[in-house]
Amino acid sequence: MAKTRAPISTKQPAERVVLFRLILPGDTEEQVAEDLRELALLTKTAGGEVVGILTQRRPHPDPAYFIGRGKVEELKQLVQDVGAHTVICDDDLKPGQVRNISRILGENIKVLDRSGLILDIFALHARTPEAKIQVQLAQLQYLLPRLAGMWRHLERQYGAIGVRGPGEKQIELDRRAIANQIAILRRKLAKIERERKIQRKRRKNLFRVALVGYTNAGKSSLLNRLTGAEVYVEDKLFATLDATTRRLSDGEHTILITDTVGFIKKLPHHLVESFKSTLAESREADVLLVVADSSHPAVEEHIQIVHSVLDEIGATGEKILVLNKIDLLTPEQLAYFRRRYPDAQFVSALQGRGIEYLKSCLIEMSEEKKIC
Ligand SMILES: Nc1nc2c(ncn2[C@@H]2O[C@H](COP(=O)(O)OP(=O)(O)OP(=O)(O)O)[C@@H](O)[C@H]2O)c(=O)[nH]1
Ligand SMILES: [Mg+2]
Repeated sequence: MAKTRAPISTKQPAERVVLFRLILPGDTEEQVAEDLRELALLTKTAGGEVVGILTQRRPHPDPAYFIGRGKVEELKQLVQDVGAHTVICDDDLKPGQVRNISRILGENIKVLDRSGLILDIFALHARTPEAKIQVQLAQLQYLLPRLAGMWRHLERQYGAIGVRGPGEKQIELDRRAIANQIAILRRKLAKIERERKIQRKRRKNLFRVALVGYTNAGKSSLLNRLTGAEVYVEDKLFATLDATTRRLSDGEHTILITDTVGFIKKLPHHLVESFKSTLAESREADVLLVVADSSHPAVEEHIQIVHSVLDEIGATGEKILVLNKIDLLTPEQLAYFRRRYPDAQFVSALQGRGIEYLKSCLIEMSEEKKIC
């Protein structure tokens, strides 16, 4: 009888991930649940599947292991029970903590933190040369203090999360080589930044609006609605990494609207740094449309986070809150938001509700500023 060969699957099964988080004094139950839900969504975006979650109440993080030493043993047991390849901490881990946890979990288990995961998603979604350079720079800066002993066992670990981008290529590079690489990327970025500056100068006399907001709020959808652009829209985190600028014109006035990278809770500091040239569009805008997903249970926290990142990057333009996705609200919820945010604009980028009014407000503002 002829032997039949088993079909070879080319698709690697999802990387199995266990999430862990500390519950510190002051953390509310909803906050913990929301943070873990968001971390699970980030994990899914990076190609992982969450197969377990572990939390621990503590007055403060353990300096050596972040969670308690005994809890790491519990984590090890859970990882074995559910057959996980990777653990991801909801907070940032110090390089020493990663090493200590790794020592207990064993070499085959990858230990990541929230920043490492976000960087990985950025690496996965970067398309243009500029975005790629920015992400590589942020990744190398993140890796540098974590190098010691890191690469030795990487090849024995499963899956791609957290080791894409420079991790793959530069596995053998030593610290100095990475530092050199960082310098090269910085020079490349400086060159791009000079070109961008010239571009922005040319647009100086036009009224400029930037769409900013939490990731997945609907910024790209709104740009498409306002200007008829066809920017990539997806129900995933960090679909957009590049700044796209389109014109909105009523024949008499011209307004430039820029869509850009979204923000998130605990956005890695290195990313904010290296995305400076992309974020410059927001810094120099006359008006910032702070887009928020009104149907999201954590919308108020999202709005606060966006404002704090805007402060961090020095974006001082006039801010208008745009509550999007109102098609998903009940009439009662909508009424609540209208009372809570009387100066906001209420829109549905999906259905086109509120868009004409928003456009007319922008045109009026451009007229007042007399730079249209
Ligand atoms: N129901 C509803 N869904 C919307 C609305 N606007 C956008 N969406 C959906 O929300 C998801 C995210 O939309 P995007 O426009 O990609 O969001 P973004 O803010 O650009 O996201 P990033 O680029 O990932 O930061 C997509 O699935 C959209 O179809 C809306 O008004 N109503
Ligand atoms: Mg987008």
